[in-house]
Amino acid sequence: MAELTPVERIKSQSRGLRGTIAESLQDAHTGSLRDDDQQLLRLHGSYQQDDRDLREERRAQKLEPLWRYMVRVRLPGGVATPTQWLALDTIARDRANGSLRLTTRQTFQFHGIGKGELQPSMQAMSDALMDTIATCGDVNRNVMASSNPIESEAHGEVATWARRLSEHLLPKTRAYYEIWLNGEKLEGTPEHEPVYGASFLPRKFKAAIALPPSNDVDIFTQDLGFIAIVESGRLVGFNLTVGGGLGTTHGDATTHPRLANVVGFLPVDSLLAVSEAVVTTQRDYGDRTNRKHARLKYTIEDRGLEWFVREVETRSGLQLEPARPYVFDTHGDLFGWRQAVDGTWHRTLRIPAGRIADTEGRPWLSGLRAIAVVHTGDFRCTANQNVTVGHVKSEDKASIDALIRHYQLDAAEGSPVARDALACVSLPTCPLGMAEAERYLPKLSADVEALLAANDLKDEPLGLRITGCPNGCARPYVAEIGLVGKALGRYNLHLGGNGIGSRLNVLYRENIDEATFHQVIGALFAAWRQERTPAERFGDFLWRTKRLPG
Ligand code: SRM
Ligand code: SF4
Repeated sequence: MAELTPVERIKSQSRGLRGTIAESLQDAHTGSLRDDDQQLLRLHGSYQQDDRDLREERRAQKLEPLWRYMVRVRLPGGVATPTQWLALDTIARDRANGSLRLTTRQTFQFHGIGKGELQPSMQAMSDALMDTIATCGDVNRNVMASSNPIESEAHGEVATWARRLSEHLLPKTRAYYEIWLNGEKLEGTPEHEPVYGASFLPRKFKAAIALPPSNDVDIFTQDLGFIAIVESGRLVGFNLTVGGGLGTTHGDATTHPRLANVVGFLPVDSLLAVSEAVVTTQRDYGDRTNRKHARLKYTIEDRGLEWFVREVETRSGLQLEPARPYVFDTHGDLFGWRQAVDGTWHRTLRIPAGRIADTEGRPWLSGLRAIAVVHTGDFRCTANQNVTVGHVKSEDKASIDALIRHYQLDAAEGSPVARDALACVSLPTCPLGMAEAERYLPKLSADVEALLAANDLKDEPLGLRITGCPNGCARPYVAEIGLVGKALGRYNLHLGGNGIGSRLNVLYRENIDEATFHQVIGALFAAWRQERTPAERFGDFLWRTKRLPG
């Protein structure tokens, strides 16, 4: 029998994720944690990293790498109160690198937190009723939900279900409270984990709820998904989706992105039981011997979708009904002021690559802080790395609008391509980045904008996403144009996603540089302009005119 991966031993021997993190934190000789504790730290919502821009300099000076920590907040459905925003803003300025980073899973990350600042940061979050539990590691991650509450009252319900699902799938260990919040130390055996067991899941696990017509959460890329079905204005249940996932490894043909299958319909109050059945099936059958083959998508492919659905039905005691009709019309965000059914207003702000900082001409961290001071509604992080100032009363709209303009928070709402583009973090903090992503996004989207303009296509919607490696953190494999980092300045070019996130793109050119990218895309845009049918999107055009392999 194949051996379990080393991470399995670390988890199962960790005494409920405690390991020796508390001791590691006390070691003043290094900014690092012990190796095993670095793995466990992930399940507490943090990764040990170093600033890759400084690596060579530190090595030359014979210093250890500048160890710093990325910390990820748990924020089901992406909703934060103004008080929570202010707490996060303070941590960003006092304990991290002066920025807040909105992620593609509707939450916040801090970068650049020193080891000694970890506990105070967690405590400050706790004071504002937030935590970072299970936002990383082999557990269910931050649960996403469609963010813009305009279409129907079901939005509120969907957000509530995201919170309930997140709570239901939280580990039961009190380790987080002990280590970070000075909770009482456990004596004896660790807490029982009814859903996860002592070894937790074989791999990360992601869940989301989509509310048609918006597929902003990219439901087909999630391990577990629920498509809300609203009939006569009422949320009646969900279509269940299983087995999405995007991570791949360059040159390893056994890894591939996969879209989730829609497998049936369930009534609203079965959501938790069905979720638990999906999670425990993956817990028991996921591959614990090879982390590259451990995601739910491979469990389903190895054992068959029918087997998987039967197992979930048996475990949940529920017979799924046939899936109900639904229609998606976008996987992007809705910008501009929008009025919700309850009469309140919502304004989504475009934040390229989700980075909120004070920079030349864009004092956005200060601007959002100023809004948080007076705002009585909420903030909603979107799955597209933007933020919505939500539930603004009609009488407050003008003053919020004035702050948006004063702090130039509307400065990035340019052409559709620039507005919708996504980029993962990559360099300098991500240890896995092979090429630039976030830092290259401004130039990349300006270049693509120029190529579109040269072909009279500048106002056309076009999904552009870039990542620094094939792990797919900005979901590039469902973009019309996806760039996936191979080496500095080199990317694989994937083409052919659609505007609603329901089609994988395909590899079109490998390992190309910027000049080749411009040449290839410029020629395809020229053909698109000449040969397109009315309003035909780029990805659809490429498939119809058989320009893509496969
Ligand atoms: Fe991711 C690993 C950043 C969403 C697939 N991801 C990482 C790490 C933690 C690198 C590491 O393992 O050391 C990155 C930290 C970079 C940094 O410095 O902050 C990282 N992932 C991100 C974020 C911040 C990207 C962003 O620009 O917003 C997103 C945080 C989401 C959150 O709030 O939880 C992020 N990652 C995603 C997504 C998109 C999604 O979940 O909707 C994916 C593709 C979907 C999927 O999981 O299949 C994704 N990240 C990965 C993978 C590949 C997993 C796989 O199955 O192979 C890795 C590497 C791994 O797990 O081994 C990874
Ligand atoms: Fe890092 Fe790769 Fe994810 Fe980008 S896609 S954040 S480079 S792991």
